[in-house]
Amino acid sequence: MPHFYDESLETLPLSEIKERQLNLLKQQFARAIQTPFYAQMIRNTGIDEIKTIADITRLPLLDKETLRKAYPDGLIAVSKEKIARIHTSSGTTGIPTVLYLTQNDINIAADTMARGLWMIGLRNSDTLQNMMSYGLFTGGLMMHYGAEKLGITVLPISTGNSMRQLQYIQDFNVTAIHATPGYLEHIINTSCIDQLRFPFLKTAIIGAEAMSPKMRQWIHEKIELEIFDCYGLSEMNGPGVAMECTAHQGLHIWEDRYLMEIIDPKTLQPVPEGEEGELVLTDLTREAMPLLRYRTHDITRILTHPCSCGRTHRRIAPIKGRTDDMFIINGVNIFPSQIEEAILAIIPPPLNWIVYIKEENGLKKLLLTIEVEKRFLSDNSLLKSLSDILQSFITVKPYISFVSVGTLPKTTGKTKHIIQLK
Ligand code: DLL
Repeated sequence: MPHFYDESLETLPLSEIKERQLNLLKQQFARAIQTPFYAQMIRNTGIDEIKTIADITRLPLLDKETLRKAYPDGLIAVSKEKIARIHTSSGTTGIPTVLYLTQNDINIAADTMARGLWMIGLRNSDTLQNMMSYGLFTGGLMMHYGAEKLGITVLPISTGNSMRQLQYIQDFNVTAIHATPGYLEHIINTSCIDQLRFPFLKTAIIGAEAMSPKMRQWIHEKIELEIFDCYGLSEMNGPGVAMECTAHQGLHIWEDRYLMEIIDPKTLQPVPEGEEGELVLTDLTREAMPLLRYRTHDITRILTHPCSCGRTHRRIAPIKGRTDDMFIINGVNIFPSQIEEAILAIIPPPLNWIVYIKEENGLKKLLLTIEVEKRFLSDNSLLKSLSDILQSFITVKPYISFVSVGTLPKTTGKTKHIIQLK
């Protein structure tokens, strides 16, 4: 069985990848300047040509705010008849960000997803239970199209109904599942079984939110399967932008489809290769809605050593967190993932927690609420150990309260851990 989906492309020397990227970038820039948004940008900045990849840094950085300003159609580069699909993603404000795709864009996104699924060993003999929500969210449909492209049997079950999810894995001899880590944790927890045994299930594709190493290990202990981290975002066509291979040493970004930059989120300048910063992506092929230099707000770094799988497309480290989820208390930058790591150091999964941030007289307080088993509800020594460990992880002591399991809201989509109180 071939190891690669497209060997010559996946093993292209970096210099040739760069050459391709430049050609695609020129093409993409020409496409972009057809849109009202970029036409205006040219008027403002005077940049009307791309000659080298480095020229991209002369273009402005875009983010969700830019997309909202261009809402609903300021970034469309094709005529209305060519638009085949619209996805939206809702954010914290009322205006959603919109993704427009032509049929060709959908085919390319499906092909990119298929490449990732092939890389992790899925073939047409597999059955994938897709537990991501279908509809405007890209996690359901985009994975679905990629899997179908490989001839994989897809069960488009979406989220919800945990007992049926478990039943179907059993009844349909499901070999692979696609879920958020939070939802998979919820399903495992619902089953109330110490170790779930599904003889056919071998693969879990986990994405759409961060998963701590401890949580990953816990999932693996509960259901013995191989876990693959899958990264993406609506603005870049959804899942499959980058994916872990069987070497499990970071996630390959498909560099013939996406151009990546890592910048310092404060200075907005590139960081030296290998250093941590914010991932900025350019879609190199999309016709309907070209996006150049889109700020993902995700923190990662490029892994510089070659991958043992033989693919030359560079890898990024698992996403550490989002710059906009990061909050600052007493001058200390804190990511939700650090809090989760600290809690998991002494409280075993499954875990449900929320930090409420309250501002009083100009001072911010952290109120951490964690669901624990009944026997720990008034365990003061556990509370004290947790407080100490949090102090060492994040240098701040939050006010901690333990509540019974089931008290905090649990979503089937992305988990919201940080809530700012007014
Ligand atoms: O979450 C697309 C997706 C669906 C990716 C299914 C993977 C699997 P959005 O709703 O636009 O799109 O959210 C994108 O989610 O910027 C990250 O902050 C976060 N995210 C996505 N994948 C991962 C991951 C989809 N593997 C935002 N690890 C991104 C950590 C992730 N965070």
